[in-house]
Amino acid sequence: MLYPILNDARAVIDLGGIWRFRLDDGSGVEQGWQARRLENCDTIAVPASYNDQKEGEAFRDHYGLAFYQTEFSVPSLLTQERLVLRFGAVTHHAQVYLNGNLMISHKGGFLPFEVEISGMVRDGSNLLTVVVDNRIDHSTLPVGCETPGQLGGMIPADPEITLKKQNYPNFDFFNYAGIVRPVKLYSTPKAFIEDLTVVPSVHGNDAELSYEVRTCGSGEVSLTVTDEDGIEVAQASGASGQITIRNVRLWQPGNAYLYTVCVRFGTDCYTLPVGVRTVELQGNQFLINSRPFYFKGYGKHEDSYFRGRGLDEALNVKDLALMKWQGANSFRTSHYPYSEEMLRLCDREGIVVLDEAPAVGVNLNFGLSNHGNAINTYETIRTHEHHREVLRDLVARDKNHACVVMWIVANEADTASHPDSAVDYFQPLLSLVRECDPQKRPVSLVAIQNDYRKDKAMLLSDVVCLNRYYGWYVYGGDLEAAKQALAKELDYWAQTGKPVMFTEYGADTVSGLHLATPTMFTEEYQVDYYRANNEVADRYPNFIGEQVWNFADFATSQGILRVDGNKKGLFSRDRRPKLAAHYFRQRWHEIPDFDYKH
Ligand code: BDP
Repeated sequence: MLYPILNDARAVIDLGGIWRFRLDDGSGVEQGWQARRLENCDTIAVPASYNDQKEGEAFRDHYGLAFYQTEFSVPSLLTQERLVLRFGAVTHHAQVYLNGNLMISHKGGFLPFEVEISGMVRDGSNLLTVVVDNRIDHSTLPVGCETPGQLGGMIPADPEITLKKQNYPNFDFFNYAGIVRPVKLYSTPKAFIEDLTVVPSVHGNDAELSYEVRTCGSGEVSLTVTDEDGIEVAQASGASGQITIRNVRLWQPGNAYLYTVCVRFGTDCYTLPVGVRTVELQGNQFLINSRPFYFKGYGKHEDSYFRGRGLDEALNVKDLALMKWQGANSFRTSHYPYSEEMLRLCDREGIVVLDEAPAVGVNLNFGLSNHGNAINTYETIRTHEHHREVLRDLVARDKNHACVVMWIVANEADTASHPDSAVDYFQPLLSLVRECDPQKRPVSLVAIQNDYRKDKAMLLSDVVCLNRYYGWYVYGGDLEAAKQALAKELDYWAQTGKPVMFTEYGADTVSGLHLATPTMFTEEYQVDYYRANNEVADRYPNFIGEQVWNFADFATSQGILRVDGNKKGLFSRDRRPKLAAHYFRQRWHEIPDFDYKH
């Protein structure tokens, strides 16, 4: 799905700002709130999660529907155009009403959707209502628990006690909800460019771009490619074909270079920034532009004060600046697809991205010790079809991004308790991504700390992506034991011949808590923890990267394991560096992006 842009053929109008808002009273839809001006309503900012914008548990812990509403008029110069209403993301389920008519329903909170509204808009004011549902369960991604009372490590509830209605996330981040990314009204000519796919390859000094343009209506397709100075370097005509760029400048991690592909079709026009780079696996190495790449970076969250998971472009710019300050080169979009704005920024800044589906919590044994009597997640969960849907949509949205070098199908799924069921569930999903991705990038699962010898599903992954907490959840406070256990595990993975990396490792750390003889939660312990793990991982030539958990502290549900959220950040939630941030700053500036272990 193309990102909406403004040019001589297309207009984009941002509908963000202050909207009317009302939490459902249980019968809002029956009462027809979606079809008339909301009464007794609040103000709310769009885009942003609603939870932290007002005070009170009703807002923060709301369970169910919320109504968003605004009004807009279409400039008369656009009324002859094709008009599309587009949502960057609405978490987790949206029903969009225009003047009381249901235009589209969309399930899944982290990917865009759009609906054509030409012919449906009135002269003058149009009433736009979005009914948002934040409920999560065994059919949604991310997954919610269906048994109440299991929140954050607390003792299960007495069934005779009445509990408040709330979500029970089967994952470790706050279940922020709302219209979290931009809402845009855009126009195209009636005959328009629907999609564009570009696949780069490199041959000596030159690059070849295979392209395919999907159009609607009749007309001729032509393309030009310009470099960063605006000089045309290649051109072509026809809806698909190859273009050669002579003496190509590659998109490199930390040193991005973006060409602009401009497609014309009739009176329509679309421009796409394209980085030319290659990605492939060779033996146990991950090659970018034919050289062994070493991932230095983080798992992140889209998370900030007040906005929750709402798009914040200043914060995105700041985060990438902090990454460069630290000498990092990459991050994973844990645990859901991030905004298109962030991926465009990473293309621009040369930050490498592991692009993850919103599949977290596909593990109904989360927190149990899997000693044979665990339930079979895959017989109970109802995510099978939706998981296919989100993977298809994710690849369709992000296929052209140079920054994206690998797809992550799920985080910490239940892969060891019923290994064959896990393979049956995941094999088709990994194949689907491999099939859908025109650039054929590697595809992986992210493994939970488990009995790895039983984990057959991880062998389906192109890269063994490990979330490991040796020295925290396992052998916490005993870093010598942690080192032994990590080495034992890395020996196991080494004989599979696959590349291996950390997609998570970390220790909760309270900013400002110091001890000369470190214990868990102190800033010194976090540094010692990382030193111990890095010392072991550095010995393995097939160990191709370290992504810490987490870039910054972030909000979670309340629970006995979390004090004001998850504190595993190298930075606090307001982006102040902990001691470990300085440790990694030194380490990562010494580790090259390429050929680290060669
Ligand atoms: C892993 C999860 C991540 C958690 C982290 C932790 O992938 O979402 O936040 O561990 O416990 O289980 O801090």
